[in-house]
Amino acid sequence: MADRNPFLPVSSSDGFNPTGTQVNRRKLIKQLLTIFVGLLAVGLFAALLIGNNGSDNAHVNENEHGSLASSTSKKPESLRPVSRGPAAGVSEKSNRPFANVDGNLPWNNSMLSWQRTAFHFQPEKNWMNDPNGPLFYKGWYHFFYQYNPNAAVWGDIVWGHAVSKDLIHWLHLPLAMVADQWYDKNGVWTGSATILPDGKVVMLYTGSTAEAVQVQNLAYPADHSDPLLVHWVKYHGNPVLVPPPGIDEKDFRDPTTAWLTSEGKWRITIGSKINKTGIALVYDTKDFINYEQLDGVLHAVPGTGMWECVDFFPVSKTEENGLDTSVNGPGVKHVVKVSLDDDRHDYYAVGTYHEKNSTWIPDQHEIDVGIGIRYDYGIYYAAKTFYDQNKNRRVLWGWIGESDSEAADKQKGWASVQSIPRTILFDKKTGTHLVQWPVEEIDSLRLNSNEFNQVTIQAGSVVPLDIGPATQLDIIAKFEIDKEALEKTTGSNLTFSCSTSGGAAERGALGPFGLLVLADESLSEQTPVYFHIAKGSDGNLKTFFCNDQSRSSEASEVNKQIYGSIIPVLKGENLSLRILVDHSIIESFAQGGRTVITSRVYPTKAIYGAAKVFLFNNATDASVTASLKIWQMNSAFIRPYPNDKKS
Ligand code: DQQ
Repeated sequence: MADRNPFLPVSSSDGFNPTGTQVNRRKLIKQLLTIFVGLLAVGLFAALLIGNNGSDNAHVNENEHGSLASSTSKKPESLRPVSRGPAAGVSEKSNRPFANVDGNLPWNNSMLSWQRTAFHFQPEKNWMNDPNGPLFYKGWYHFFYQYNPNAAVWGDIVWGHAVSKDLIHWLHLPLAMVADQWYDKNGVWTGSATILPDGKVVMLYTGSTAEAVQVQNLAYPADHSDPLLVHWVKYHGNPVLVPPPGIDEKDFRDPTTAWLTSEGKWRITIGSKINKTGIALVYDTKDFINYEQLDGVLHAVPGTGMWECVDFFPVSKTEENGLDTSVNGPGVKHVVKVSLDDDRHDYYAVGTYHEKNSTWIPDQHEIDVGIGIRYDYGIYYAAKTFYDQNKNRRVLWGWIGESDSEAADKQKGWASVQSIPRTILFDKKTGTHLVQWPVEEIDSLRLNSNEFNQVTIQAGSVVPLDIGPATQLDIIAKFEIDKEALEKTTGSNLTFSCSTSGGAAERGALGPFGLLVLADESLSEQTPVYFHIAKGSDGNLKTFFCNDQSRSSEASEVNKQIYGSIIPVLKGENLSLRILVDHSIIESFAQGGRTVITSRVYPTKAIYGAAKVFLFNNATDASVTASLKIWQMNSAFIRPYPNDKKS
């Protein structure tokens, strides 16, 4: 007979007792009710906390220099959802507002499969974060990355490894380093490669010890004659550096690529903080085993918190090529980049490196690193450059996380992609910015194209672009706003900022205008990538470059922020855009890459054949003329290295 009382114990120690059973049953039901009511209350409370339709609670405002300063309305730490990372001694590792959301997800398999990218680097499954130790060696580009082999969430971190001939098509290799020593038991964390003058490679990385202390370790290839660098050896005397006095054991991580001093020593910097001041500690070494900590710091900025993944590299003021990390001298500026643990954005500044006292001074203090310009005004973190001696260029990698819920990531079985590698150069025109541009190799994926010349977009209109499939695209566009309207318009809103505006739906005299990508026919889902021009009462123009995710998906548990920044547009420059659309990622570059915005979007309708592209102009006073070329993009080959070929 079927058990009619499935909640009751099958037997009790005091034998069969109908009365007792009834009492127990009532008790149990009462307990269950209490638990249920409790859960409901917690759920409602959590819903209230999460609220705000996915905004991340950090309201951001563009300042004069195109930077975003975080401010206001942060919920007390104790009231926010718990997430992994901080407890392990490292930053937040999920899309926080939805970290613990498990609700009714709208996703079905076909939607989730569509989200996987076609020409961005990602492992076959599971979680990935920071780029590690990129380098070019014996004909191969090597890419290592923070990887969880066990789940689609952060944890159990080891080094994934892949190789490529062209930075586009990748072959997955076995894990390069796993957490098999006491000094990296809690994780093989971020690190950087240095190529020595004899061509050999050394790798410095952070290990989180069994006690979660952050230490620096040395590793090197087991066989330098293997171009694939499949096997790695950890130095038997690791760790080579432990947190120095005055530095918290959980605030000492992510060693940079080393550069040579004029004395012939190697110098590295490591991110840390003292109270709320972000700092970059400096060490000299001759052999990567013994280190001397130098007095002071390379640089410090009060109020910026822990500096993760510091990057330090030279750029040429005059030439169009990249520089090896050790290059210094006339015509060279130095860039410091930090990843701010507190707001999870990458900031850089251009300045001067003083080798003698091992310091770096920003050119403009008001746009110092961490309070000024960002690499990317969307979702982009823990970036790292390397000097590509093959093509004489500096290449930037950046981690692009998910902005959906962790529950959805688990359901799809993977999380995160890497940006298309970007060449990075000093922006000679502004003198303050860098320009980032997808590596030229990406052009090899271009298939057939459509051109649209001098399309007039009247104020308040949308123009469909008939291009066929629209989920893998490379778009180049130029816009010209009606000159007469530009001159006639008087003093529009100069307090404009992308993130606090009403997005692409909010009309101004001179904008917004641009493209709607990943949009369905009815425009119920769309991601506008656009410019907005504001004119002050003094007649001065300010241009903003934004990306509006508020209608990117009908699903509610995804980030719907409006990203963006003010962007310098210099005399004689057209407004120009390049957009790479690759399923759930949109990388957009304005003014030749002076300002970049990356979005992860998760449409439910504008997918597969239903995804379309439109031009739009939501200005009230000006028409806009657009010229575009749109290529369909092929998929990259990203697959395991054929087993028989691995050594
Ligand atoms: N990710 C690594 C750390 C680094 C952080 C751990 C930045 O080394 O500080 O996965 O995302």
